[in-house]
Amino acid sequence: MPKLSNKNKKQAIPKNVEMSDMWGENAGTAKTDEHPRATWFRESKYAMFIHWGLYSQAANVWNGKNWHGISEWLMTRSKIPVREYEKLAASFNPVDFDADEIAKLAKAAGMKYIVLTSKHHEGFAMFKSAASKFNSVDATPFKRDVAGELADACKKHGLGIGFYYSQFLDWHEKDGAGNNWDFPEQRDFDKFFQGKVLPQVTELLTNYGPVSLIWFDTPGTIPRESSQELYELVRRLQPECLVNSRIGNGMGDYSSAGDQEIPLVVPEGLWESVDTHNDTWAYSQHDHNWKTPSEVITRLVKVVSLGGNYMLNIGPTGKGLVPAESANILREAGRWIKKHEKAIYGTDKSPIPMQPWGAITSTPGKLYLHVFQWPSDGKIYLPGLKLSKPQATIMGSGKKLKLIREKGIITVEIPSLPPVRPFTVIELSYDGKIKTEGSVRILHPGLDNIFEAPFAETSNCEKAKRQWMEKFGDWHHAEVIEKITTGSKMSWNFTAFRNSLWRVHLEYECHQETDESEIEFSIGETSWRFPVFGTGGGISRRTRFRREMIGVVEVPSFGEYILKLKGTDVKGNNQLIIRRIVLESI
Ligand code: JFZ
Repeated sequence: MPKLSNKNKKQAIPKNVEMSDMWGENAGTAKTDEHPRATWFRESKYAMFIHWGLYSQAANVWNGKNWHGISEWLMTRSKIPVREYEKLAASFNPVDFDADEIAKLAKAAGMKYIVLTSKHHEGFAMFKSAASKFNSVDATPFKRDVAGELADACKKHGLGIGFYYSQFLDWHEKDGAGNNWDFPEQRDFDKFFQGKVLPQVTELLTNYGPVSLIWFDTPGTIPRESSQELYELVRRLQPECLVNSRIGNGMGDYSSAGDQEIPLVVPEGLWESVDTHNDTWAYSQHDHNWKTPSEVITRLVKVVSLGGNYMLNIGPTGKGLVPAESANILREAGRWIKKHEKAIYGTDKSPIPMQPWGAITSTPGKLYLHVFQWPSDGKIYLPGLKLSKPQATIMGSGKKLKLIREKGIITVEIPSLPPVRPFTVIELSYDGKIKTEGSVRILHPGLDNIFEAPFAETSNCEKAKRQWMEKFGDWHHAEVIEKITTGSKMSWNFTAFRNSLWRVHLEYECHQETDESEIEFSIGETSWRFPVFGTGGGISRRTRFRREMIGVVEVPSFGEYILKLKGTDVKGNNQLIIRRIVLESI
């Protein structure tokens, strides 16, 4: 094992690391394509995340109390003493664990690599480690190296293998961060970092063959030089191993978006979105809130249309079994993905933003139109694009579709019902290069048309991101407009094809002090004022958006329009947050 440099003493980590430090904005910054494995990452698109550890045995129950939310945090939430928690290791014997079956499930799902929690915040290593006997080989009756078995299975099935590693939080160690119920005193983080983190990351990158990526997590207040030392260690041991942005301090080869976050605007460089399959990463016996096959497909395609990778999680039980509901959904989604693989793998992001009918992925000379909402008026509009000799077919059947250019906008004429379930993909080929011009937002009759915050022009108010937990650790994200006061303005340009009637919905959060504030809505010559009401909540960490019908508006004819909102009488101070406007076709 290479001698680990004994850097000069680093500052001690505060004993109480605040939640905001732990789950603050992850450190991701834009990454370039320079990394030797950037192309592999970019082309992979879809991956399996596995959260599996001692916490999986507890399944979110401790001493007869049920916990809800992310179950891998049970030790902290229940303040379980280390000596008590270690007993889980003595009973860890997942006889149903079969790495080959999990690799086969990932392949059937259409996933190209697997990332396993090799050591989560609980401090237990799912691999043989000389640095800590608290591991699946030395501390359990199971006596097997889970990481090694999974790495072998991935190699056998042509999948990449990556390891999640919690480099800052470690509730088993007195000098690791996060456990202030057993270890209230000041900790010597560098002793933990040099004595456990660096040696274990070295073991992961030495003992299991080529590792596609190391997925560091929750960097908290890790010293900059520790992130640097860790990054240099990975690059020294396996120069082709990718490192994610949660290594901390703005480092890493690609960005991990916030948990369960699907951004609305294309992030820069290499990036991924990570998602739970229900509302917890690790197995919880209470949580059956699975994302359905069509939801999995929609989230994958949306991320791919923005140029990212989608890593979807499974949480095996304490016995090592993947919950049947989860496995069946992954397989069903995988069957659709398999039929549409050339519209997913190796594609690039869309040349225009998400459309009311769905999302676009692209390869040179082709656009793939993933239709999530099948328009009832028999047309798909492609605004803002100029294509040479475009031709459209239904992916799969090859059935040709008629293309017309209506008022300068490419329009695909589609059958009355979608030929493929849950989603039909239209393959549009064209000569030469795409030219983008004009409005990229067409009011699409027959569909809900959503005007999201990031695409607004604003004055005297600001765009922002909000993230909050529903259940513990069950993160939700919203892109909003905030700091709205009297006089604030926000607007969205759009093109309308013809005369149409719309019900207008506003989605907003309004605190009690701002109750009965007044906003003005306008499109063209039509405008009116309406009140907004307190949306309650009051629990600081939960953001509750209300969707309220604020009126019906007629868009008179073909033309360019501006949808405007203006604060006309806004009470309170930064207590009104607007998320989006929805025009519902009537
Ligand atoms: C972290 C872990 O604490 C959690 O247990 C799970 O492993 C998840 C994948 O990662 O949780 C986070 C970390 C960062 C954010 C949210 C949850 N974030 O930046 O929004």
